Amino acid sequence: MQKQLEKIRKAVVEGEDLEAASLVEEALTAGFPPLEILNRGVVAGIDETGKRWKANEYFLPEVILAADAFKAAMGPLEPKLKEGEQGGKGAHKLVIGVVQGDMHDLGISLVIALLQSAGFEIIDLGIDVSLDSFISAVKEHRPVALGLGAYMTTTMLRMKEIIGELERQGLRDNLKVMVGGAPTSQEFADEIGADIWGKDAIMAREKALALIGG
Ligand code: B12
Repeated sequence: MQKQLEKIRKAVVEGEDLEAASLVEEALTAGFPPLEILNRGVVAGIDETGKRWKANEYFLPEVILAADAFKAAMGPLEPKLKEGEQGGKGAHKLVIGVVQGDMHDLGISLVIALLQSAGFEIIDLGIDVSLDSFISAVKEHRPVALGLGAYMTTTMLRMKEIIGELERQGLRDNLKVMVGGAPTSQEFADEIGADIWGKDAIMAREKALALIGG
């Protein structure tokens, strides 16, 4: 199994999208657990890419290729991660999006897949979402929680503005705010008045479930 996961990791790092997707399919057919494939193959690949970028071994074009391979690998994996999805009537709604100015969407796509697998009904606002769009979505959908993703030190402060605006408009009382993304931390979440911080998608799912008593 280790060998196959290593091949997946390598295909992501090298930006081989078709290969990454077919290796994931093979691993699923062989009965490997989807979460193992995700963490030790696909996510390990993009983590390695980030390290190479930081060390100036990789430049933007290579990172874009690796991100495409990540997405391709998620193709066969996502339906498996979502299995067990309850959906339908009594599902708890969760509005989620990436803050304005931020286009990173790999992390949030994992969080969404795992929250869906836990039975949440996700209203996905996508990337580069303005403060106004978050506020109107909360007014329209009345979710149990709002999830905010930010992946750069330059965009993470948007989260504080959104929480402030929710408070000003009296929308904060019955709404929990979850935040996440690589530059965020528990301290940061406390500082901006968020209720939940998720280090990764698994922690995001656990904490969201605890919220609704699941
Ligand atoms: C892939 C990548 C890209 C890809 C994005 C492709 C895509 N479709 O998303 C591309 C190449 C397009 C890109 C572009 C840029 N990037 Co970039 N990128 C990365 C990289 C290497 C990986 C990010 C990633 O996807 N990680 C994998 C996922 C799975 O992890 P994650 O995002 O952390 O998500 C997990 C948790 O954080 C958590 N989580 C995530 N969201 C949420 C939400 C909630 C609610 C919760 C509870 C939890 C949670 O769960 C997730 C899964 O476990 C990082 C380096 C890094 N180490 O983060 C740089 C990085 C984020 N990028 C950076 C930069 C500078 C840029 C650019 C400005 C580069 C440029 N000069 O153009 C642009 C910005 C574009 C923009 N405006 O957003 C910097 C940011 C520096 C900073 N200021 O903080 C980083 C840190 C690289 C670096 N070391 O310099 N990038």
